[in-house]
Amino acid sequence: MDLDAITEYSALHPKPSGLILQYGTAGFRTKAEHLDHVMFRMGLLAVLRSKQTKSTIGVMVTASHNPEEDNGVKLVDPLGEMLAPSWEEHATCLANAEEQDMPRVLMDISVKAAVNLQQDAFIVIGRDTRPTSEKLSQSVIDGVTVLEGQFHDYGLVTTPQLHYMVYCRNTSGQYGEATLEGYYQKLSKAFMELTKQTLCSEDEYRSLKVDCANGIGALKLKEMEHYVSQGLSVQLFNDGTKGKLNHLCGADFVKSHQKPPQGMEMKSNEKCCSFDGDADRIVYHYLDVDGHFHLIDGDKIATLISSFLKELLLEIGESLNIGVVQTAYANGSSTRYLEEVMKVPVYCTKTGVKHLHHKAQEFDIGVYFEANGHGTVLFSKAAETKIRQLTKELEDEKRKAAAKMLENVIDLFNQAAGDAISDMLVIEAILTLKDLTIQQWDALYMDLPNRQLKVKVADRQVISTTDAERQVVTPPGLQEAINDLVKKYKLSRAFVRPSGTEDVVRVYAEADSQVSWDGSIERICGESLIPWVVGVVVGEKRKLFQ
Ligand code: NG1
Ligand code: ZN
Repeated sequence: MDLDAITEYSALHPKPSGLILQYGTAGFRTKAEHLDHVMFRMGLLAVLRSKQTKSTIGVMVTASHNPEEDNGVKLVDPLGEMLAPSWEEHATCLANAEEQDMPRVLMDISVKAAVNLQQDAFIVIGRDTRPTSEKLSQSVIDGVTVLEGQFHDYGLVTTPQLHYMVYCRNTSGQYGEATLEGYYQKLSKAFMELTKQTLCSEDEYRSLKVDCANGIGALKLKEMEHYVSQGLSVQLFNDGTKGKLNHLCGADFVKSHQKPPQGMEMKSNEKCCSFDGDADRIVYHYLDVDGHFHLIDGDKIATLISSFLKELLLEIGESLNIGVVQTAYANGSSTRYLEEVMKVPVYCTKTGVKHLHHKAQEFDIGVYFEANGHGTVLFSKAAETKIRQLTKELEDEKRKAAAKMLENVIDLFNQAAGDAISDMLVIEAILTLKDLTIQQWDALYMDLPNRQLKVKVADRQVISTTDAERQVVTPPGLQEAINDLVKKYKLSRAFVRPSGTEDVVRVYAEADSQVSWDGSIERICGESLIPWVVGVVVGEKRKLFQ
């Protein structure tokens, strides 16, 4: 390691003194102007991680659904997963080291993690469409180069596309070809195979309006459109030619405000969906004939997908196990429907896809979705091999056709990460195959009315939680207060947790619609919990529960 060169180059990417950042749920995220040194250092760290794992590592420059002025960076591990937790700590130490200490911290990490510095390193880099992303990704490249890592810059790609590239490169092309063309070919082939025998060809089923959040999803969908145009006709809105990234549009806006995106013409009963800024989340929505807005979030997506998969397994006659993984934000109705009607086991993990992904790996088929629309389906190696074998061995035509369908579903999902484009194609294929309208899908169950609010506090870490974030541990008394409050309302549930990506505390509540729900939710969130949280954190310990 040439420490002099590192010191010299690092001076070109100086750390603002006193700035402390943490590698959170989705890497580092903050105002773009504070991130240059972080990018350079993540280039360095990616090289160490690549040497240690003897694999290609990914670096994605994006702040997903955050405002355009923000930016962020995350590292992608060898099989397309999120960075291992011990390396998140290394990332935090390296990013926060003062200028003069940085080379020593880098050395310490390589000793602690037993990195063989003689090993070659290869890094792939991607970025979203933010105005600051190009320059910041150049800083990543500077870091990679000074440690003599090799790299390939994919330029503008969606986050899941970069995860896909990493996965392909580390499985010698078995997962697919590590190019955009390879990605489009793989997905479109599976989609066209799946939908080719569908009976219905009416436009209502085949057309979809997509709100691209003025982000990278628009560019990539435009590139992909012609590969699938025979099976699906997409109309793009918020494609970045006018509006601002994630501003009043996109999956996060639609989900958290429970409103249609601006910049999209929606006629009643038209099937619409929204991507987030880096196209790893998707939610569906429509306006009914009375002009009421209906949101179909990640929970309903998971329900549609798992019921389809369960039917296919029944048809094939194989007893592979399916598990659905959610977080505390999953609507209570979805959990009840999955467990009681569909009879599939449901598990709850902490927020953040790495937790869901990890849990989903325990099943033959693990379906995981966050309510915000981030998710995918994982097939164990054994399940995948079995299904591919059945497509060849089965003689019964119906069973064989179902196995082939499942094989195409495997290929259509991006198993490295939640992917708006891939999920959209899976959903469209299922709706067409099942001859379902968006209204019929929506009617599977009724969401419990819910609210999610953010509270700005001095130190969000004052709140700690347990039981997959459903129970507060500190400050003392808060959980008891929540318990007292929710027992007043039917089917109600509320929890409070510090965000892993923003400097806020999130408050969530849901309750049955029978008891003047609007009032009750507002009472839980607005009048009671939020003042409590704020009160505790500013040290007033005001209790507003009577
Ligand atoms: P935080 O800020 O920790 O709540 C948010 C989302 C997560 C996940 C991450 C990463 C909610 C409530 N939280 O995390 O689900 O997607 O961002 O992007 O939607
Ligand atoms: Zn995202």
